[in-house]
Amino acid sequence: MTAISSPKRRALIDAPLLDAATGKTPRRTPVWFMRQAGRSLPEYRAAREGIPMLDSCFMPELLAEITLQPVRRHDVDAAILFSDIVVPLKAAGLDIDIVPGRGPVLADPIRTAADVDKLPVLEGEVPEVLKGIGIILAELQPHQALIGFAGAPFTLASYLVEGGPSKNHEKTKAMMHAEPQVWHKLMQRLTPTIKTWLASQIDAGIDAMQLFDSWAGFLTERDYREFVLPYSTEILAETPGITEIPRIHFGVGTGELLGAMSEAGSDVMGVDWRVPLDQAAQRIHAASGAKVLQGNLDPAILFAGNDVVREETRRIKTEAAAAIDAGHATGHIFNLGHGVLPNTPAEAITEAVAIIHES
Ligand code: 1CP
Repeated sequence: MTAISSPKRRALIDAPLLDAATGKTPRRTPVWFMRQAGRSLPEYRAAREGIPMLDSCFMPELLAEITLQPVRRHDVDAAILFSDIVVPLKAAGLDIDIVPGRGPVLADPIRTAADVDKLPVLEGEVPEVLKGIGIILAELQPHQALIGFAGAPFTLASYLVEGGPSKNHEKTKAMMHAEPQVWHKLMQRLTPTIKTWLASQIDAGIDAMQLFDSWAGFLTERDYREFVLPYSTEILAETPGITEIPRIHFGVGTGELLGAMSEAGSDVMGVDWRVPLDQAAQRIHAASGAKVLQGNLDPAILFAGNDVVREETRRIKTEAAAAIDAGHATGHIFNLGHGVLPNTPAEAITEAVAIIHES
C-alpha cells in the first residue's frame, strides 16, 4: 500500500515520544501511561457523570476533553485517544455494550459460522471520532504526540466469543481447536474492520498507533503463531498509511510470546512488568532484530510511594540502557506494564511522571 501522508498530521517538534519511537535520542525519557484517561482522574469522573461509556466515545467534544485531561494534569509526552477496542464494532452496528465495573458485553455471542457471517463489518470512517481527533490535535502542543489504537483481532474475538470479559478464555480456545475454520473465518471478518478503523485514525492525523492484544498472553506460542500472528501481521503491514507512523504492539503476560509477537512487525514492543526490559529485548532481538521497548513499571507500584517509584524507575531505565548498549533495542518509551489501576491517586501519577522525566 502506498503511504500517502495525511495533510492533517502535524509536524511534531522536539517530541520525545516520536524521537524515541524512531530511534533518535529524545531530550527526555518519553512517558505515557496506558489507561491514563479514566477513573483515576476526578475531572474524568465529573465529565463522564451520567453518560454511558460507549456513548461518550461517540461525543467528539467529550472524547477530546477526556483525552486531553491527563496531558494537562500530568505532563505526559503523549495523549492516547479516549475510545475503546469495541468502538469500531459498535460503529459497524454490533449490539455490544460496556457494563460499568465489568467491560464489554455482547447480547448474542459469536459461536458458529453463521454468527460470523452476521458480524457487521465497519465500512467507513467513524465521523464522531475523527472530529474528536481534530479537536485534540488543535490543542496538543507540537512536542506532544497523539496515539491512536485498536484492539488486535484475538483480543476482540475473545469478547465476541465469550460474550464478555473472561478469566480463562475457554470458549475462544475451544473454537480455535475444535472448529479452526470458524475461528479463521472470524479472524478474517474482524481484520478489515480493524484496518478501516486504524486507517481513518491515521488519515485524521494521529502521530503513532498501538495495537492492543491484551489477552494474547493466555495462548501458547504455537497457538499464537497459528491462530493469531497472521492477522496481526496483516494489520501492521497493510493498513493504509500505517507505515507513516510508529507502530506499537502490546499484550499482558506475553513474556513467552515476545519473540513471536515482535514478528508481527511493529516498531515498538510493549512489555508488561513481569520481564526485565533487557531480557525482553534479547527475546525480541533474537526473533526479529532490535526494536524500541515500551514499559514496564508495575501499575501497583504507584501505590507504594515516591521513593519506591524512584528506585523502580532507576532500575527500569538501567535495564533499557543495557538493552540499547548491547544492540538489542533502539530506544525506550516509559510506560506501565499495563493500565493505570482505577483507584490510583491522581497525584501519584503526576509525581511518577516528574520522577521519570527527572533523571
Ligand atoms: O465506565 C468506565 O469508565 C469504563 C472503563 C473503561 C475505560 C476508561 C473501559 C471499559 N474502557 C475505557 C477506555 C479505554 N479502553 C482506553 C482509553 C483510555 C486510556 O488508555 O487512557 C483504551 C486504550 C482502552 C482499550 C481497551 N479496552 C483494552 C486494551 C487495553 C488494556 O487495558 O488491556 C481492553 C482489553 C478493553 C476492554 C475493556 N473496556 C473496558 C474495560 C473495563 C475493559 C476490560 C474488561 C476485561 O477485563 O476484560
